[in-house]
Amino acid sequence: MKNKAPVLFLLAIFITGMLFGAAAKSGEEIPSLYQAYKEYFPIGAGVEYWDLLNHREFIVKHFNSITAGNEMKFASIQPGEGVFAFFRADEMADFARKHKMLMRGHTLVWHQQYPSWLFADGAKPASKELVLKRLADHINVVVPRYKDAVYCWDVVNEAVSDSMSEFLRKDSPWYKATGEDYIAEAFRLAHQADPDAKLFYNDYGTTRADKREKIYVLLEDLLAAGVPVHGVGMQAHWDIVSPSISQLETAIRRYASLGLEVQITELDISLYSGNDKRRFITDPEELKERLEIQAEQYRDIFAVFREYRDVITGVTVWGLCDARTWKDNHPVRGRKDLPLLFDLDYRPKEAFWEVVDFESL
Ligand code: HAH
Repeated sequence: MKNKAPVLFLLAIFITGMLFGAAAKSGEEIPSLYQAYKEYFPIGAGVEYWDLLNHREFIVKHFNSITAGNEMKFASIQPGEGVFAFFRADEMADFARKHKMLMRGHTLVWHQQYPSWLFADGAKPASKELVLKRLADHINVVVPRYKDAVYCWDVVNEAVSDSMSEFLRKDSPWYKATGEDYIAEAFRLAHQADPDAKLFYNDYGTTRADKREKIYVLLEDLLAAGVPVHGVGMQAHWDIVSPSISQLETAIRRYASLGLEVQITELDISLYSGNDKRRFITDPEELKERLEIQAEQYRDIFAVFREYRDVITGVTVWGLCDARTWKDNHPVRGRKDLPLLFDLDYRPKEAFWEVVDFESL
């Protein structure tokens, strides 16, 4: 069968253009997203190198924080042992410095996008000592390099398992090599490398009761052991039906009860609920309805973020606009999603207006 993805993509552009073209406003009439939130918390975006080459002005207008979408991950930065490829990450950090934006570092330890040499010792798996030595070498090079640009790091990403019968992900190469020790070690090393950096544990599924409690226990144990952890990153890859407002509030309160900061680190709201594996919706009525529900969901969750401004120290959306988003390939490969605040042409969606129109303090 022929691949229909390009046709569906064009149809998506056409339909959303029809729906929102009429509401388009000129540049000056569009408020800056981050300025609308200046009394609350910084507003960030997950940015790709490509975005930086092509959409600098848009980024500067709407965001006062950035996170590198991929460019600071282990495989990007240290593709070969002792071989560092800094240029993309360096340009991003320079951009943040130049425009006096905050920058979040993402991410030092993750079970994906790592280089294959990291866990190998010739033909054998690398020993625990060797893996922890390589972790130390990596952190001691990367963290000091971006010390004056990056104010907080996602030190460990997604260590907790999704399975009800497992605590930490045992199939992670980090776990296989070191057991659970890599987590505390990474935080200690990052703290030594930059004592001023705020150090975060970052994960998805943070509002789901079972995973929330595991993350809580992990953080409680780390804090009890004196490990320098300062915050929880709630990735917030959500959708138009979940989480509920009460699940969201419960999670924020639960993490805050440990005395930790909370940041929303990778926000997007899919048009599809987690188990909806259909192709792109082509019925204009249905699409319109879903975009309306999405706008309401954005409105309601930002109202919660504002309410918890004492605890929430940053909100980052995972991408600039619907033209390019990781959700186009996740969880359904090639299915166009429209999960962000700006449309395919970088124009505000209804969701954007719901987020910026509120009674301020
Ligand atoms: C996030 N994982 C990662 O933190 C980020 O680095 C990446 O660019 C995109 C999403 C979310 C995730 C996943 O990778 C696999 C399954 C569920 C969620």
